[in-house]
Amino acid sequence: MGDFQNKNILIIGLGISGYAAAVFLKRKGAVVTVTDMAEEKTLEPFASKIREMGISMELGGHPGEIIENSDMVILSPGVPHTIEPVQRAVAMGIPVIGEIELAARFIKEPVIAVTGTNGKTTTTRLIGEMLKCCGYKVFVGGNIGRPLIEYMEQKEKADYVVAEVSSFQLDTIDLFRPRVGVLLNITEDHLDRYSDMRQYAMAKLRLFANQDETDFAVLNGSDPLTLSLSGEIRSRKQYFDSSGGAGISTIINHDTIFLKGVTGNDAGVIDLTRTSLAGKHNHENIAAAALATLAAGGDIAGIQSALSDFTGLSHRLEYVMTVDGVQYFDDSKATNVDAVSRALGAFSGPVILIMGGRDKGGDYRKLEDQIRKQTKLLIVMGEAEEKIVKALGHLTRTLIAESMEQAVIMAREAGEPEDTVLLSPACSSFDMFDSYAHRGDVFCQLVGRVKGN
Ligand code: UMA
Repeated sequence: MGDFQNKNILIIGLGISGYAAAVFLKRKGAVVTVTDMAEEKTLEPFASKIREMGISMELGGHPGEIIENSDMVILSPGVPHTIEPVQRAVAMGIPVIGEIELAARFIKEPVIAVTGTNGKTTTTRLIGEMLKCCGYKVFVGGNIGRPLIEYMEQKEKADYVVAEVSSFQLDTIDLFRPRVGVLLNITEDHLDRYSDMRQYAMAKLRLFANQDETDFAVLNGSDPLTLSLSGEIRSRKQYFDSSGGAGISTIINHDTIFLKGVTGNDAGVIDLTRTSLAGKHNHENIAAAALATLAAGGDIAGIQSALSDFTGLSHRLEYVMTVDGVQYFDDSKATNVDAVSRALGAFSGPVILIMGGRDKGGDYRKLEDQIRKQTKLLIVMGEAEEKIVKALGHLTRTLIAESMEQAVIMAREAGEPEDTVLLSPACSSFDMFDSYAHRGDVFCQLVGRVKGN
């Protein structure tokens, strides 16, 4: 299972996860080949480092025959399973796993894993901080931007490994078994990759596939799709929601979360007035993180202390600055429709909304109500422009921007005191930017520039 000595391993995709897997496997004595459809110059600094390590590379495409002689394929999460070498590997019976599965085969410490359409990063970070405040050593990684396999490279061992896992990563697990699995919510996303919502939801449910009754599942008690599919889960279920109904482990009120607890001896109350994380969705994230922390042996005092110190994340409904009475918020991480709805829900005054990017198959019409009632101007950009305008353009004044710069200028011109300018794209960034973070950084720089004018 974990013996890679002299094994021929093909890694597809030389991004963060492919690079980390290549370094690790080379050290384990594997004969590694890396392939990426991009040209070498766009893959720096990874390509140079891989070359220096004497690992062979096939760049600028994936030759079909590259799969011959491979004992295993490590597939990067962003690479579609429909490409030829993957199809060929599957047909030839060659195992295809992801970097999370690779890490799981080596990590001995208990793993707490978080998935869901929205709130994953906040909840993963929260669990990490809560466990630290409860006196545990933690490693936090996964989809959050730090490959899980990097844990194996560090000398100091953690008590818990906390992992954010995406549905793409769950598609390529086999034995991965978190001690505590957290599923926050399932709403429309990635429908450019999954055939329908059920297929996407089933990918998320894989988080619990290898668990047994000694493990924990932390679930959203008010998410209908989760509830309808959770019958298969064998581990101990802990539900969070606002109702406090039978079997519910937390009751989320306006400014408190009452925890019924996991063991029966750990009931308590979390004071939400001592956190900067606002909004119903954040309170759900906190409740989920608290349940996961309790399941791992943490206590209410540690949970509360972590919460009081926790500040929001970059590009997640992040306040940028106020220019002439208009507040600017960067929510570049909102890459699906539900995330935009949550962001709009955080404001009561008029919003100038900047949307668009690469379409992910979501239904923008779900924002109809909020666009009609709350959005005084909709600025649309990127590849999804036509689809967004068709779905929402008739509901409010709508402008098309050719660039982020133009979008910010349009927002600046339309903004009046008490308005909010919100970048919340509902799309991925890859049509115009390297990542959501890059998109958010550009937005913030441009806002800084208009302030100076
Ligand atoms: N590539 C190919 N062939 C293809 C398609 C892509 O070779 O057919 C290559 C690209 O040219 C590129 C490489 O694959 O060089 C990129 O691989 P990747 O997209 O899997 O990205 P990584 O850099 O390895 O980052 C991945 C996650 N990215 C995705 O799932 C898209 C990161 O999540 C994660 O932090 C990282 O592994 C470490 O675990 C990012 C993300 O956007 C934040 N996640 C999605 C989300 O949160 O919605 C799922």
